Amino acid sequence: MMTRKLSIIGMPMDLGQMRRGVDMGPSAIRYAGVYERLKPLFDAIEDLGDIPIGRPEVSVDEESNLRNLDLVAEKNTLLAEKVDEVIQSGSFPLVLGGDHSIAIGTLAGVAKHYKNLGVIWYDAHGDLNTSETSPSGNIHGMPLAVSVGLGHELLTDIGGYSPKIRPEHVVIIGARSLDEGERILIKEKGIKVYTMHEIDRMGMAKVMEETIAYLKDKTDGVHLSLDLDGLDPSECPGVGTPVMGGISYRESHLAMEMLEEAKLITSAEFVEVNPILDEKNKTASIAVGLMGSLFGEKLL
Ligand code: 4U7
Ligand code: MN
Ligand code: MN
Ligand code: MN
Repeated sequence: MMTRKLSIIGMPMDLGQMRRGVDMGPSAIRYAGVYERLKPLFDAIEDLGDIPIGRPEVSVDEESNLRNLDLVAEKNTLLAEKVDEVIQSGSFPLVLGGDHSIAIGTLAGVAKHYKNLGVIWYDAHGDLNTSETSPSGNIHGMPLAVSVGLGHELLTDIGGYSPKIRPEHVVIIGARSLDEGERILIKEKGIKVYTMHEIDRMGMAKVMEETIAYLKDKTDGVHLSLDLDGLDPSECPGVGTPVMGGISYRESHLAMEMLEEAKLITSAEFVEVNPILDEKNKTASIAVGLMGSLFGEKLL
């Protein structure tokens, strides 16, 4: 039997958007008991601590209109290196965010280990903006576009290669807020999207069956990028960009259990937990509960 190892990496970065506090996400998730909860599910587990972000001065790049472009690129390069190391050591990387711009670094570190990496993007948003289409200039609305090779070079070229993934290997689940440029891109690139409409119509079980079938044969690894705002804000209030009408806690548990059964996921990140906006660390606790299911916790 292969030994199963897990490495937790904290990425306390809030530079990809404007609401402070998401930099405390990794702490909140640790206080919610991530290590203790996942320890029994692995042969070995380590918490590698946080990628050093410091307290840099924030600014908008005048040419590109991207908020904190240089800093986001620099810090994500550090994350990519750490994730790369973890995979090289034979361990499963679990990244705790941080705003969703950190997916740029995670994927830069992961994708070099796979010929055809799949990605499940569990999110209320598409995160498919570029500096041309972004209504906000916030890089946390761009990481999926960056990873398919679209956006500022400083971001797409992290790790020294681009693109990281192919659009036909992406499945977005939970979308209910898409900008005009994102809609165009989804159609143009043929990205598979299960919006809330499909989740309501088909049920989460069918959505996950289809997602797993879609990715299974054409990928050699699948990264789960889970933005807690994919869930409904009544259950996950601790997020910076909440959108009503989201996925329930129960549906999300089922989704994680089905991914576990399928043995599909090879790396993961849980992002956008903002304890300042949360109620009694509820959102971080839900994140930890979902990780439990994803990694094989069983009731009986
Ligand atoms: B998140 C937005 F305009 N699309 O680009 C944007 F609605 O990582 C929101 O999914 C992005 O939380 C949300 O700023 C990014 C906006
Ligand atoms: Mn997101
Ligand atoms: Mn989102
Ligand atoms: Mn958000």
